[in-house]
Amino acid sequence: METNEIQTGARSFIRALSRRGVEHVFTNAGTDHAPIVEALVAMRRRGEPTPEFHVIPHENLAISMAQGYYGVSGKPAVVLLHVTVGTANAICGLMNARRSFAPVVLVAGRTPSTQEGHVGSRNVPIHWGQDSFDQGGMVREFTKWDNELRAGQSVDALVDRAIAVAMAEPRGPVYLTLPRELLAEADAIEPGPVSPVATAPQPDIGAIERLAEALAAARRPVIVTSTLGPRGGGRAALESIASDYAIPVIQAWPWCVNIASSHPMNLRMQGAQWLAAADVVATVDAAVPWVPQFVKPPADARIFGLGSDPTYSMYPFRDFPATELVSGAGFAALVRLREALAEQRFDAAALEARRKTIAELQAGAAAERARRIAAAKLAQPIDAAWVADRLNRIRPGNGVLVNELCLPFDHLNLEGDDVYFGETTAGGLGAGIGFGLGAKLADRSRAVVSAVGDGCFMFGNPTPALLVARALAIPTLTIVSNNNLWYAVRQSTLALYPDGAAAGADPMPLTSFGPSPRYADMAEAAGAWGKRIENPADVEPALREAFERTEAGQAAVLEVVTAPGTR
Ligand SMILES: Cc1ncc(C[n+]2csc(CCOP(=O)(O)OP(=O)(O)O)c2C)c(N)n1
Ligand SMILES: [Mg+2]
Repeated sequence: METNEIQTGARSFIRALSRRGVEHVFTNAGTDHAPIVEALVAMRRRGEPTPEFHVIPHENLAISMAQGYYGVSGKPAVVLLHVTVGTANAICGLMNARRSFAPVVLVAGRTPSTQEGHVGSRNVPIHWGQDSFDQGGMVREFTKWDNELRAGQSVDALVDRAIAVAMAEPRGPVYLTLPRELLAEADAIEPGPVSPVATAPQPDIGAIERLAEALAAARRPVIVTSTLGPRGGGRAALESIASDYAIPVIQAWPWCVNIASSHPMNLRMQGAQWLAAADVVATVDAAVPWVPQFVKPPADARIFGLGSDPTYSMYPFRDFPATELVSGAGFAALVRLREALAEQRFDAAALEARRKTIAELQAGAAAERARRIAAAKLAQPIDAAWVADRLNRIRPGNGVLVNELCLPFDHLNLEGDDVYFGETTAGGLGAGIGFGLGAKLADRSRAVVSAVGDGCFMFGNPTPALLVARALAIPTLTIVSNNNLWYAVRQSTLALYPDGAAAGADPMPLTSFGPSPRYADMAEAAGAWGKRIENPADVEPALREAFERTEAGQAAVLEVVTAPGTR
């Protein structure tokens, strides 16, 4: 019989993805995928729907793109990897996905287990060497769930379960392995029902009422968040609570846009002073709400920890005090809190006084920013704050901005429907360019900027990324902050040993690169537009030119020679 005619496990797998609305599969293929390649062509010949399987020539890029795609589309993202080795290359991105609650569905082949007797049996030496005792064990610490397809099981049901688990709160990555023999074998099992996305867990209303009471009686309340974002109306609820009751918001290492930059209660990242004297603190979706050795709320502050898992059980050690821990999705908690606050009585005069105090704090912070920008205008090497400032002026609205060790967050304007990707607490560098490309694939109408450090650029698989940008027609602008250094490593050494031996060493070991390549020229070699600038006066015209190129369909790389420590 023609393979066209056989319903193989591979065909059932592809059909299962299609039936669940999966549009894109970020693929880095291997010998384990032969039945999938065969099935794809057979299905297309027969006119059966299939997702688009994209060739992504590095797994780290593939998983980062998947996460970027989810960040904009809200849909589960599927990554197809080659057995153990392909999985190994994706683990850094998997750690990011886990810590930032991205429902990435990783699927890897499983090297054949039989030497003979099946279409899929071992036929090259790697099929022995790529076997492992526990393939899922490679990723188990950073997934919510992992499993392997067994003979006689429904592929459809397993894919359904993988997606359902990934999308349930708190969301996170899952790992599914598919043995080659089973992909190649006939699969007569009829596909089953498609599971809905599980509803978000709701918080205990009594606890939310106690928080509302505490906020109504507070003198210096504050809300701290990192990963809330707009999903489920969370950001909208936060913005209205903050406005209506003059409650300032601190974004601790923000991962997404939790509150508009221009919101009068957005303390940006300057909230330390407020937090240190707060009397009621609500942390919402904030794994690391502050770093205790630098700042913490007073010992007698009432602290409410809110989130799907307010204990953050995936973190081995974490010791933040709490008066109450309230389980329930952060967005659901804030929607309920808004309702509960409406039932409270606030002292109008006290609210006005607080509003005024915060406005003064904000004015001081704005003046500080303006002073820096005035100096940055002429500074050479270029101050990254100047790049942020010009980007704010030029960047089209409702865009996507990825910031991986490049731009100072406090200087960014994130408004409206802007999507922001910050750093995850996993800190797996090299995701920024991929986040941007995946975001662009999810919504080509958005202008996408990936702003990355030079170290991050190299971690981010720039060659595959530029290839993919062209091949998939997803032109993004990558800004490379070239300080020819791992500044972060230098800074951490100085923080521990300000007067130590290393402080005086030039170059400081393990921090500087030596002669850096011309990143812009590398981009040109890959068919992208590239430009390198050293003069602050060139930032704005170069950004304009770069956006013209991306709008015309060409990827752009703008290399900016920056002063260390200005991000
Ligand atoms: C995958 C990975 N490898 C190494 C590190 C350690 N690390 C943290 S910051 C940093 C330097 C990043 O350099 P760059 O992007 O140039 O930013 P800069 O610090 O110069 O501003 C390194 C190597 C990491 N976080 N992730
Ligand atoms: Mg650097």
